[in-house]
Amino acid sequence: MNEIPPTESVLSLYRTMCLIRAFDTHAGDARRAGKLRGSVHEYIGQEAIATGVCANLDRADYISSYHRGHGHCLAKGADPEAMMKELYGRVGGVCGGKGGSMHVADFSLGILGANGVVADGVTIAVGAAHAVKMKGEQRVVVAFFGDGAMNRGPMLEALNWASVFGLPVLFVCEDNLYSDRTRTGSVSAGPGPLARAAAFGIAGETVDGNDVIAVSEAAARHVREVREHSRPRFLHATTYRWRGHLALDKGLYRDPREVERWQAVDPIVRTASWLSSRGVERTGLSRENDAAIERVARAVAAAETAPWPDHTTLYTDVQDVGAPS
Ligand SMILES: Cc1ncc(C[n+]2csc(CCOP(=O)(O)OP(=O)(O)O)c2C)c(N)n1
Repeated sequence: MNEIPPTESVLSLYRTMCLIRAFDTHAGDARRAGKLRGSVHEYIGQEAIATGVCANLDRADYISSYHRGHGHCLAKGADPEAMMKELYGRVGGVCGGKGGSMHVADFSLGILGANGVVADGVTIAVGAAHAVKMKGEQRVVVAFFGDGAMNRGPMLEALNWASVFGLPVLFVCEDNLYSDRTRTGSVSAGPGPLARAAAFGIAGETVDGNDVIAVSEAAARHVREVREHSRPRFLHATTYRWRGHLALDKGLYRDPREVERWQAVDPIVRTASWLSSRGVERTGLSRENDAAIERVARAVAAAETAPWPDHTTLYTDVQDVGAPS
C-alpha cells in the first residue's frame, strides 16, 4: 500500500497538467484557424503521463519524445513562450522557429527533442543512455513513445541494445489505443508491450496513465531502479487522446461513446477531486487553471508579435546533408 502523497506535490502535478492542457488547447485551435503551419498533435487527455514521469527527473536527466511532444517538454521545464514561438516559427522559438511542433527541443534542460519519425526518438534515447554509461554519469534517460511505435523495427533494436548493455533508460509507452487512424490492437500480434519488453529481459509494469499519482509513484520506483542499477525498465501507461490524431483530423473513426468513457476519467478532474478531498478549495483549483490559461495567452501574444527569422538564417543551425550538384 502506497503512502498518501503530500498535498503540495499533487498540487504541483495538477498545475503542470493544467499548463499542458491550456498549451495544447491553444495549439490545436491555432492550427485549425490557420494561424500556424505544419502538423500539430494534441496531448489532451494524456497529460498525467508526462507530468507524473517528469516529476521524478532531475534537470540533468534526459528525455526523448515523439510527435505528440508538447506535454513532455513542458513537464521537463521548457519555457511555454519559447515553445509557442517555435510553433509559430518565430525568432525566440526553442529551435529558432525552424523545427515547429514536432521538433521542440531544449538541450539545456535535457530535452533531446520531439521527433516525427515513429520510434526514432527511442533509439536517440538509447544512444544517449549509452553515452551516459560510457561517461560514468548518473543521468537517467526517459524515452516517451506511443503504442504504435511498439510495432516498428527500431523499437526492438532499442530494447535489445538497452538490455544487452545495461543502459539507464526508462521506456514509457503511452498506450492511447490508436496509431493514427488504426486501432493498434488490430495490427499487433501477441500479448502486448509489457510482454515484448519482458522478452528482452526488461522488467516493468502497466499503470493507469490517467491517474497522475499512480504514474508518479510507478515512475519513482522505476527511475530509482534505473539510476541505481543502470538497467532499463519499461512503463506501460494506458490512456486516451481526446482529439483526433492531429489537429486537422476530427477523429470520426472512433465511437463517440468510447471518447465519452475516457473523458469521464479526465486526469485533471480526477486530480482536482483528490485535492478537494484533501481540503484544497475548489475556487483555488479554478484559479490555478485560470493562471495556466493566462500564462499560455501571454505566450501566444508574444509569439504572434515576434519577428519572423531573417531569410539569411535559413541554412544555419540545420543539418547539412549536402545539395544536389
Ligand atoms: C516511420 C514512420 N512511419 C509512419 C509514420 C506516420 N505516422 C505518424 S504518427 C503515426 C502513428 C503513431 O502512433 P503511436 O506511436 O501510437 O502514437 P500516437 O499518435 O497514438 O500518440 C504514424 C503511423 C511516421 N511518422 N513514421
